[in-house]
Amino acid sequence: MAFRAFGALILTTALVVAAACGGGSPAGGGKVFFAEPKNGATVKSPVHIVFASDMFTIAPVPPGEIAPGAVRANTGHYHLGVDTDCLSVGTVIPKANPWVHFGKGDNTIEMQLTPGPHKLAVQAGDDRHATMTGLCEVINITVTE
Ligand SMILES: [Cu+2]
Repeated sequence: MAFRAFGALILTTALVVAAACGGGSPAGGGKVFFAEPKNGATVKSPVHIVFASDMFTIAPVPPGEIAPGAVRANTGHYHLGVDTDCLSVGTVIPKANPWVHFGKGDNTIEMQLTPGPHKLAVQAGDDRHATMTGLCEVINITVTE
């Protein structure tokens, strides 16, 4: 994967922020990231967004209330944050703007965005929508229309 200098700077910043929020290596060594669009891309609205994961299991949220002890290890679902940063580790991701939950285990959306620069965050949440160490990525894109 080739990043432009600007993109690499942003990525480095995101990693520093992630480390400052939780530190350590991911419990499962996994990661989540944007398959599309690429960091630094110029795109049209609606923006075709695709998430991907590595060494982390994406699965629908089980129905009903999930007890803390019933949360599946190294398993969860995607969340998209628009114009926001990664949440710190252990935070329950709000079911409100700027976050969208993908609780069915889905990995794509056509997102309406206003023209101009936008920051997108993909962050995994567990069965209780809580964030985990290392499972977040931020990219910057520009929407032309
Ligand atoms: Cu969620």
